[in-house]
Amino acid sequence: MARPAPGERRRPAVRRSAPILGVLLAIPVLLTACQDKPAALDPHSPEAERVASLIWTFTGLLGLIWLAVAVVSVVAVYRRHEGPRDPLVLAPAGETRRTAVVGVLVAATLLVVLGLTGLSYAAQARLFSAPEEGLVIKITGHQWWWDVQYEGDSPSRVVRTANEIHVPVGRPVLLKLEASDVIHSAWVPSLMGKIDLIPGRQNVKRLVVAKEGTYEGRCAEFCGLQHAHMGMLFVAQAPEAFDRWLVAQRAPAAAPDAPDRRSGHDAFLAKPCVMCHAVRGTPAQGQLGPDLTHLASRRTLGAGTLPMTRGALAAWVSDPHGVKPGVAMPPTPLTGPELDSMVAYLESLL
Ligand code: HEC
Ligand SMILES: [Cu+2]
Repeated sequence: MARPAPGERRRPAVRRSAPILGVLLAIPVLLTACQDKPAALDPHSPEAERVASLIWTFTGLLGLIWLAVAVVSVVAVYRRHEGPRDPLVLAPAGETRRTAVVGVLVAATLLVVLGLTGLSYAAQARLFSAPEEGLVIKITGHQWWWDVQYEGDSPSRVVRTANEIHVPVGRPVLLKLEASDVIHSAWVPSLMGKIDLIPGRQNVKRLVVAKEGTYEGRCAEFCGLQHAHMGMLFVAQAPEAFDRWLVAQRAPAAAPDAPDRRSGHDAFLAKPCVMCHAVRGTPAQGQLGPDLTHLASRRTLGAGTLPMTRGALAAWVSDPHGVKPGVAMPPTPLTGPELDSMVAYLESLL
């Protein structure tokens, strides 16, 4: 670099780097302005806590390193060299010092990388350690909904439902995850990290939910057109409330107790609905779609696409593709009264 002629002022490098520094400093300020905590940082199970503490350790340590590098860069930009210096002339003492500093920093980088790798490996090993016994729930991913089965000691005690997964607080739960068509991934940020559902393979995940509440989850692996409408809801209940729920779910569907429900029930059984849907206690035994035995006890429809209301049910049954384009449920032509009574029947499936 040419030495500035006497009287000429050197252009300060600082001015050019100022906008970059401004942006870098703005990032943390903007982040702290976020109102809602991302659910992954609001853990409610030991599994999610482990993931969250890993996130904080990584962010903290790497943030510190980032800060140190930023400070050194700023100092380097502002620092003036003392006296005239020809860059082609090497000062041996300075060179050895610099080599030592660079060497130490390279070693420190290696240590940090190895340390963090070890930490994440240890957390992973604990997350996937041999699962103990617990309540077994089999979840099968389909395009674009979740089939949920509570295993029982006999087939009549198996409970089948969809998209809404009830679990008892404080009791270990064993999730067995499979897929029927393509790869899906279950992610409930407050409860557990992502776990893949793979056709032809069973993945297992242990979970203990620490606090009552509802926790939203979704499919985290792009699986086709309605991937974004493949939500799941975990409902964590006190153990007694959960047991009551399980007993209620085990019961067959209530017989229709009013004329419109009765004609809805008859229409349902006469239409192609029965090829895909099961309503236990009736001849409907289809397996391709969600079990509807206790449909109306669920909070949402179509894997979180709509709330469970009368209007939403009517919209779904009359025009499933209008609600969830591409959905694996064909539209069934129904007359107005047929639709009305069928919705009345579905609504009674509590
Ligand atoms: C070819 C198979 C098929 C037929 C026939 C069919 N469905 Fe479906 N149905 C499905 C599938 C698959 C889903 C899940 C769709 C999704 O959420 O992506 C579904 C979802 C539903 C749901 C929402 C369930 C939930 O828990 O979210 C209702 C209610 C429903 N169907 C009612 C009916 C009725 C009533 C009929 C007859 C008029 C019918 N279905 C005919 C396959 C079918
Ligand atoms: Cu999916």
